[in-house]
Amino acid sequence: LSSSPHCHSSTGPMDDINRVKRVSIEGNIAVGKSTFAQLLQFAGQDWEVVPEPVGKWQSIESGSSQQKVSNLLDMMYQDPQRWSYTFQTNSCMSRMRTQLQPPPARLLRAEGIPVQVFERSVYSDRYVFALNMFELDCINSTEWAVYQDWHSFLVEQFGRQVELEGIIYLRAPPQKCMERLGQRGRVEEKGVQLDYLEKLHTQHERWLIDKSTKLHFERLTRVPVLVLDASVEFEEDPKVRAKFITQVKDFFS
Ligand code: DGT
Repeated sequence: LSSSPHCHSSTGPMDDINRVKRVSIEGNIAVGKSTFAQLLQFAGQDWEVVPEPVGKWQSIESGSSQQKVSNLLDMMYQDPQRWSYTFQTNSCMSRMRTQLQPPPARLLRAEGIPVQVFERSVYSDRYVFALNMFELDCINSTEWAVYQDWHSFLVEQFGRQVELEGIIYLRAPPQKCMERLGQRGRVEEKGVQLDYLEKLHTQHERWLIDKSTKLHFERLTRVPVLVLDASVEFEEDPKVRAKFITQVKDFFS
């Protein structure tokens, strides 16, 4: 029977793709998601890290000539009431594209458990940032209704393709993130206040720890969350790095 040409192989292309686990790294601004993602990338050949497309938001290109039109990240920080909704349409579209990227062939050939790791997701776009901007009155109730409508529609249409099998929450006190934000000195962020980081921290906590955020997607309420203490300086400390890797490996297996 197994040699029958009509027989479906148990390792066809869809089986291979479905074997890949999709996980997002969540956490406050400057908590160290990119550093952590690089750590993962070097730690396991079966892992692929897809970075947050922040460069694209800093350099919006004209649809026809592909020349730089503006820096939307800067515009959002300069005038959040005017630009937050536009920012969320752009950030969510780019996150959607990222999450829809098929895993590379290397990952499909992996012997262990292949994992695609995203920096943030279409879910933090909505339940951390857009929600926060709405609560701060930077997104008005009409914009919020419109955002939620297209967000739900797209996520439901793409279905399994944008679902996550796990979330890694890098958790640190907002004060710690503020220090790291100051150290990296990204120009657009120079006006960011501790108060804003505290609000974003609260949104992460409500969503991932207290589970009190009202989620539209039932499936999302069941996604396992690994909480890592990112207040420690994991970049410099090999012991902490090794412990993180072990925790992540256990989480994936
Ligand atoms: P990391 O590696 O943890 O230091 O984080 P980064 O620098 O890779 O990324 P992060 O979290 O600082 O985000 C880049 C910038 O974009 C930062 O100023 C926060 C902002 N940002 C990211 N996503 C959103 C969003 O959905 N809405 C708004 N309003 N801002 C966002």
